[in-house]
Amino acid sequence: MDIIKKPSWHISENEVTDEALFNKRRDFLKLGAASIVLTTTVMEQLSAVETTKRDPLKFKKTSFGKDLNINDFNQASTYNNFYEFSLKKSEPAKLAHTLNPSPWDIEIGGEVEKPFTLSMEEIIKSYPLQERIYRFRCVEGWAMVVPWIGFSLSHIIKLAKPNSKAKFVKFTTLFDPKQFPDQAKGMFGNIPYPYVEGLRMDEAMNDLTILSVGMYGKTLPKQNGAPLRLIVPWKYGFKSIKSIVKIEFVQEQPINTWNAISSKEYGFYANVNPQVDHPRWSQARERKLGSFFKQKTLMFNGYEKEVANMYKDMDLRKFI
Ligand SMILES: Nc1nc2c(c(=O)[nH]1)N[C@H]1C(S)=C(S)[C@@H](COP(=O)(O)O)O[C@H]1N2
Ligand SMILES: [Mo]
Repeated sequence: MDIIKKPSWHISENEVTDEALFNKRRDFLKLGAASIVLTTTVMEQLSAVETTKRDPLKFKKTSFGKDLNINDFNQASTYNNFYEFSLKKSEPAKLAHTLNPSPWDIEIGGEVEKPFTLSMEEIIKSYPLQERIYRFRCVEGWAMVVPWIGFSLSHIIKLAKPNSKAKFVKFTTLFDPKQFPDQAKGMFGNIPYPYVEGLRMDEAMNDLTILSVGMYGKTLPKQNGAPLRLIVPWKYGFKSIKSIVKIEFVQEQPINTWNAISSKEYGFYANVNPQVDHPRWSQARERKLGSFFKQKTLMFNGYEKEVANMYKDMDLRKFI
């Protein structure tokens, strides 16, 4: 019997004071009419607040998202969901200095030929990095477009040689209360750490699914999940787990953190779907950071052509 009412951590974007938007508008006002003639790139540099030192990366541009309007670095790095630091969107950028992303090792195991460990140096050396400009849609109703840098997760899967029992891939964030203040305080009560996510094998093999090591030309800011995070652009943002230390191949569907917190509100699949509302708010529309008006949310976040086939026999109202 569930007599203790659990607090609902995720809240709709309508209910929050949008500090990123507020600051952006203030910057814009300060710049005045002159800003109208500035290119997006200049705007990005003007508003860039680098709260962590980032290293430049060598990468190839791709055609992914070349027609999308990119959000600026300041928006993507100061409006974050990273509960290990704080529930407040503006806090991870200020608190993330306690995270030390180097050295960093990733354990790869489970149903594989032989478990092994990869260091971040090895990863960056081994895989040709690409820039992928993707739409990103949080379950709360805000969205952005980010130029991620990374490589297809399928490279790691091929290297790991999963056996026939491997049906899912499970990802785990670092557990270290010294680096992640909320893991020590447990202030937010029933968030079970470490944060865990999972994908079905075909989703993990899809070319759109990347492990990201950077954004906006350089390594990831700590608040965005340095040094390595998952990006699954057709799913709600909570699937894109940050600061990964373990990748396991498993037989059973992993219990992902948000599903464990509230299974009626957050499923395993979490495919972006404007027709299936969250129990507490509509998912039909979204606010892109920096935009005043809302825009329509696209089926599978605009990646229907690439991913719809994987779900053709599933009732997407049931498999949320
Ligand atoms: N370990 C971990 N990963 C996480 C989260 C988190 O709290 N902890 N938040 C998720 C949610 S809800 C979203 S929307 C995205 C936010 O990524 P961003 O801050 O880079 O925009 O990260 C996801 N990955
Ligand atoms: Mo989110």
